[in-house]
Amino acid sequence: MRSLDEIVGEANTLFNSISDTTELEQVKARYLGKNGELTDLLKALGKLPAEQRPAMGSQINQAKDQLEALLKDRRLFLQEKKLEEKLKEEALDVTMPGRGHDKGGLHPVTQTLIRIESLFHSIGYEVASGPEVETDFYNFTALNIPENHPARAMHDTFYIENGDLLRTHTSPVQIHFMLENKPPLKLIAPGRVYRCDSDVTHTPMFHQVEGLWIDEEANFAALKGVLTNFMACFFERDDLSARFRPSFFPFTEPSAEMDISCVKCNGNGCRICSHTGWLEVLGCGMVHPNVLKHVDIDHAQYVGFAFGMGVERLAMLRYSVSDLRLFFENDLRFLKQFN
Ligand code: 2NL
Repeated sequence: MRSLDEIVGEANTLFNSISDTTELEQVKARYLGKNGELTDLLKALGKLPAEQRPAMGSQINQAKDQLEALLKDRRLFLQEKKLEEKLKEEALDVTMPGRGHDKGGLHPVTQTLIRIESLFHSIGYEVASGPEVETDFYNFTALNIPENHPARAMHDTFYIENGDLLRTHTSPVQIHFMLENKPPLKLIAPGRVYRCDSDVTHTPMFHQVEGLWIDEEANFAALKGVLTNFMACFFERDDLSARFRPSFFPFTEPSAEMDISCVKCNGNGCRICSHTGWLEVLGCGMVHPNVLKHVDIDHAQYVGFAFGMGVERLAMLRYSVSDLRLFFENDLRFLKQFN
């Protein structure tokens, strides 16, 4: 029979060679389990002469206690090791730099609006705004647009249940302004406008800047001067040429459309200007007497000029953007180029 010291010594080496807690409990059974080596020895006590039993019993129990103590130490050691590894694995380095943030920027249409506003502001124009939901009077009637005019047709205007509508131009802002202020007046009205129209070159919402000057001596020559200077500043071209072609708007008389020499080819002809050398950039004219009547301005004393331009169109020309829809897709690869 092996000596108890031998058994304890062997168990100690065995326990210390085991790194897995479940395996450790299995090995424990080899000594202390139902059929364990020490258990068997205790069972065999009965076969010893009576006088040897107490001494032998206490020795076996001592060995049992020793084994329990060794197991306890090993368990503790393995638990601590496991915890240490877990802590090491899950450690967070709070001193590491955070994830970077992309810098945002103003949308190219917003940048263009700001540029237009600041150029007109610098020559004394007020910047006015108003509601995007309007009444028939402010959007049409006050602007001398007759009941049967095509601009009123359902396919152009977004109507709302009670007969109100989404403004189709920013002219209503100027109607409000003329009703609330006494002339002389000098203002621009930038903002969103809506038309029930959507294809490659039209979006249902776009931006417009309209301008108005009401004075005792506003005239077409002054209008041409203001608009030509504005375009030269906007496109940063000292040598920009302009021409005014007769046109028609219900709210101006006479009316004109303004062309500038192509900003891409300097008037030589290219794809951008359809090989004409000219770009159409805005509509304008002298405010129609019927419009002045609607806002109680005495046409015998006051005259006015007005103009309107599309912001997306000017942004496309200034930044060489070939597709209008890029402004509305919010693709960061596009937008980031304007930061
Ligand atoms: C265009 C043409 C234009 C106006 C807008 C206007 C406003 C009032 C009175 C008279 Cl309150 N006229 N606005 C005048 C001429 C042309 O816009 O092609 N816009 C994109």
